[in-house]
Amino acid sequence: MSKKLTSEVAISLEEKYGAHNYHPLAVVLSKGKGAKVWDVEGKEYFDFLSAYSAVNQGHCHPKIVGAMIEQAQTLTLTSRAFYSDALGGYEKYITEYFGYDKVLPMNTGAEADETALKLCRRWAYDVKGVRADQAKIVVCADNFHGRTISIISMSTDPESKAGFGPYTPGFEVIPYNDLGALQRALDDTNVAGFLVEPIQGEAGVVVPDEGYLRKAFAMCKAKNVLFIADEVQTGIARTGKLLACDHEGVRPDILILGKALSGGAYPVSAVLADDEIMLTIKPGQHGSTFGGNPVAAKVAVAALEVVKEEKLAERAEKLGEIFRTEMRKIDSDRIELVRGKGLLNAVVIRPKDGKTAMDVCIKMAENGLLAKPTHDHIIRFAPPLVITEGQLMEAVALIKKSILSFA
Ligand code: IF1
Repeated sequence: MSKKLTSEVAISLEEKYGAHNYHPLAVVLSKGKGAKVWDVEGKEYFDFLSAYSAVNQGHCHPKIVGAMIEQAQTLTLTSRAFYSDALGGYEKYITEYFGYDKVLPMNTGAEADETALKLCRRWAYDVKGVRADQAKIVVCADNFHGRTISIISMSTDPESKAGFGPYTPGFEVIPYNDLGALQRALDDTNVAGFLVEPIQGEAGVVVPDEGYLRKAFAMCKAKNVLFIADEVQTGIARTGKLLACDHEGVRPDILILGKALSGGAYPVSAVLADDEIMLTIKPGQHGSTFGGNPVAAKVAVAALEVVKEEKLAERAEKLGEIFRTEMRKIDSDRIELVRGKGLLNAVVIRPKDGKTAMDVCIKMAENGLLAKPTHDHIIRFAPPLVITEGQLMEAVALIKKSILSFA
């Protein structure tokens, strides 16, 4: 009988046998349910990271896990060399759910972003008439769209980008939330698309000015440029609407989804667009082994049904307001500001006495709440959208206690 795994042993195994591409908080999780997770020693935590907004429906949602188990015992993978009895129904469901002609199913967010880049370039050459290999895509400083070579070629974060050159050309970086800069960039007739996060997650939950998305969309339309929304982190009800773009009535030309598209049960991502864009990619020109597999199809349908059945967007809207209000009541000069939309929020921590956001997160973990800093001074707070108001108030008390524990 192998000895019971302790946190210490689990950490040492990862240290010895795993790549060191992360520096996790010293918490070893072994169980999750709803808004809560438990470590190997049985300590209970509120999860306020939700796997970076992949677990919007709550850990191990019974409907999603049930759909996964049922399909996993029937047919897991056919590849796209053949049809399956699960994919078409999923494609119909998700395209009607979001209002697009078609979907291209992938697995991770980065793959979906890469797919969107390829669709945009192909549309540039085949529809807009940009000369071969001249298409440009405008992106924003402080973006985060994934970790592949082409995606980090768009990045302005040395942590993500440095040391991985040479980089993919064809990207133009402008400041986020700056319509003047976008207007000037759009004067280049080779520009085919504008790829943007409706709220910049990794940058620290940076919410643009009211109207930014709507005006940016209008500018793109005036210049025959595709508006491409990366809603991998902001989508699926996280910000209080089904999509963050819905707050401004913007319908992206290309919509990128991932993470909570599966409720965190399985890697599922998707790119949605209308025929003029989507059909520029012909058979055999793009794909992936697992893209659109039967388990992903069933899991995604279940995950999207849960969003509607449990009114997760409405919950996020209401509970987010309460969260920000409560956080702003905390009387501590360590809280510089609180910002966010729905249940995607961040607290900017004023460094003091050498204590940083990470020290606050370590203290919160001791007190039974998990969150992680993004950059040195910002803590993202993003619980599963199924958290109850009572649990939220309990969590606020733990956050308050942790912050006030620093004299
Ligand atoms: C890591 C960050 C968050 C994303 C947006 C695409 C992707 C992501 C808006 C790619 C992924 C994850 C990746 C994960 C940590 C996390 C993250 F800190 F990296 F930046 F959430 F902010 N578009 N974000 O947020 O999706 O390929 O990962 O499925 O790489 O450490 P993916």
